[in-house]
Amino acid sequence: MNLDELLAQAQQELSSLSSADQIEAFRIKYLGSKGLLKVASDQLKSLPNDQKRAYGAKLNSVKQAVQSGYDAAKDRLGSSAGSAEVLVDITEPGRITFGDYHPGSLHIVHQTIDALTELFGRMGFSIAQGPELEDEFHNFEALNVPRHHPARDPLDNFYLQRPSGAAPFMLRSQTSSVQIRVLETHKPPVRIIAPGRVYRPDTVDATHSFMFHQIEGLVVDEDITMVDLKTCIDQFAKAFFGADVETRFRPSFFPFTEPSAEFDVRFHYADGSSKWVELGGCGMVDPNVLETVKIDPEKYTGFAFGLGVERIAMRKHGIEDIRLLFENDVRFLKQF
Ligand code: FA5
Repeated sequence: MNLDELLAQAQQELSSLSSADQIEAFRIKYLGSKGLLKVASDQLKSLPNDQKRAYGAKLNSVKQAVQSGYDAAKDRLGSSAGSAEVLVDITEPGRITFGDYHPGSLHIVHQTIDALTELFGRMGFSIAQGPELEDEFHNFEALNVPRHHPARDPLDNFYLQRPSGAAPFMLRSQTSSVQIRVLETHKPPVRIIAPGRVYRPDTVDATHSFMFHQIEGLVVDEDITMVDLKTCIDQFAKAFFGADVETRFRPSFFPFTEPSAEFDVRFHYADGSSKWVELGGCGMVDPNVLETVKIDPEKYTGFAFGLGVERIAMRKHGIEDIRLLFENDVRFLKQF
């Protein structure tokens, strides 16, 4: 078939195309890899040299005419025939196509609080909460810390003066304030933990921050003894850090517990060494505290403890500096 005939035939067929299937059939017949235009191209080789130039030029213009006729027919029918790759299946799940993509996750402190509350939940504790903006009654007075006690020094606390001259509020310095809030509204038996933020103007260093998290624990019921407290702390430590850790109590002082202790956990390392690490304070609820919230200390006893969440997260994951937890460096955070 000569090129003029080929073009005339193609144009005639183009004018009668009326479906995507027909357009695709046209593409294969004329433009496909074994189509008529390919055959016409192959003929070029067998032509005498003096005819090649004219034939090539003619071939190109025929090819362009057929291609643009085909494109126009496709547009006319709004069809995507012949280019399956542009078909879009809108039911396909999305695909991430951009480079440095990291799904978010909970902050390591949050993950630690979740793990601890889940663990204490299994030990029968429910969750209580109190305000971060507290009054002195709940943060100190009701916890047996009287007005001129050194712990109330303005240099050791964040007080917020009120314009009216009324007693100042403060950012709570310990979650022990939630003990009072719970005992004011709940009669024993009480078995709660209270996770939350606390604030102290401590000098920031590798183990101290001015804002950190504690988890308070409080159990008040008949016949609660120090044995219950020790068992609770030991079980928590073994469940959280592993069965091989040991716990110990060291005598200490807190105004709202008597007797009071600090508790340490001993970690064993692969090289055979071990280290005792302080994790929190605890003790038997002082009878004065129970009286303040109108619970009979002759009938009820209780224990309380307070854990530092950052210190626990650091111990669990081998983090040496508390400041890493608050710098929000994604390279650090995305490891957890
Ligand atoms: C208390 O805050 C008591 N309320 C704990 C308590 C509760 C005792 C119930 C008895 C009964 P202490 O000030 O030691 O205790 O703080 C408890 C824990 O918080 C510490 O063991 C430590 O893990 C953590 N902690 C204290 N100060 C900081 C700080 N600046 N930054 C980070 N963690 C801290």
